[in-house]
Amino acid sequence: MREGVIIKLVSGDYSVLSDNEIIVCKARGVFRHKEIAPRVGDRVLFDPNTRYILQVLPRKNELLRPPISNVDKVFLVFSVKFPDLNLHLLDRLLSIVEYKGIEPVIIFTKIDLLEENDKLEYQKVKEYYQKIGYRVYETSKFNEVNQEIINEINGSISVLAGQSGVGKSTLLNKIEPTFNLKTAEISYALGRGKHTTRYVELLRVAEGWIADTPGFGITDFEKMELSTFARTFIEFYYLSDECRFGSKCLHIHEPSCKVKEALQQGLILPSRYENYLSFIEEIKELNRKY
Ligand SMILES: Nc1nc2c(ncn2[C@@H]2O[C@H](COP(=O)(O)OP(=O)(O)OP(=O)(O)O)[C@@H](O)[C@H]2O)c(=O)[nH]1
Ligand SMILES: [Mg+2]
Ligand SMILES: [Zn+2]
Repeated sequence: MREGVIIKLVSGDYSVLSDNEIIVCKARGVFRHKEIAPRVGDRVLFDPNTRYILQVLPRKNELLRPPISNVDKVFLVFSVKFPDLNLHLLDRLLSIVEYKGIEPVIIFTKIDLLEENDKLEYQKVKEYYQKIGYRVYETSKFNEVNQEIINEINGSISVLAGQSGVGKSTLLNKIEPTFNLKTAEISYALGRGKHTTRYVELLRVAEGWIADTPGFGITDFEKMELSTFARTFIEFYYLSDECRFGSKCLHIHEPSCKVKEALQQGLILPSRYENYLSFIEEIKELNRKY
């Protein structure tokens, strides 16, 4: 028996990396009955002779869309233009990724398309996310990929997530032209892409692995306690130390709430708080349904 990591899945063929060798394996029927189909990112035990995967080792975490296990980092890729910067989606993905205990990293793309009028507003947004503790990188048509992005990929399993057309595949092709990933002109009428990427595979970058993801991915909240959700807004959680109700404060109508105080003082990005409120409603609705 040998141990390896699944780096690719194409119609029932699992490419398992083990000791610098890739062995294509099948999964036994038994996995189907147990409802744990092996996925990309799984550490597995396999028989190198029969080439059957025998066991999926415990997962650290799992994403459903894309179906990948043991993810260390999610790069949240957002274009500043075409499609327009969507902070509602950014806050949603940040929250979901925090909830899963995965490290988010933000990449703003298409900086070259930023218009003079929008620069100040963009700068404010970027600095806000940096201030609350996120690492933020930028890419532009005219620049090489920042070496720091490559350093981020090094030594981890990561995933690129973000709307169709924001430039995820373009970014990976710039890092490694031999990937030759398909990219598409975005539809200017719709201001969005066409879901060019359609499969799941971990690609080797530096000493790490990264998956290009088609379109959105990871967009749905799960049923959870509202106080659990509140903790996924990291700067609110940090401030909740000083709320009268502490970590039980949902920062909505509670008295002596430090988050609302900070909001009034202009220390919190208004869109961030609005998005927070709308997610609270969404999760309440989810909790009612099940
Ligand atoms: N101006 C400009 N265009 C860019 C930049 N990055 C990507 N693009 C263009 O944006 C379009 C979409 O890029 P893709 O890389 O296919 O987008 P994607 O995120 O992989 O899209 P899906 O695979 O559909 O999820 C292509 O026409 C790219 O050339 C950039 O920094 N500046
Ligand atoms: Mg793509
Ligand atoms: Zn509060």
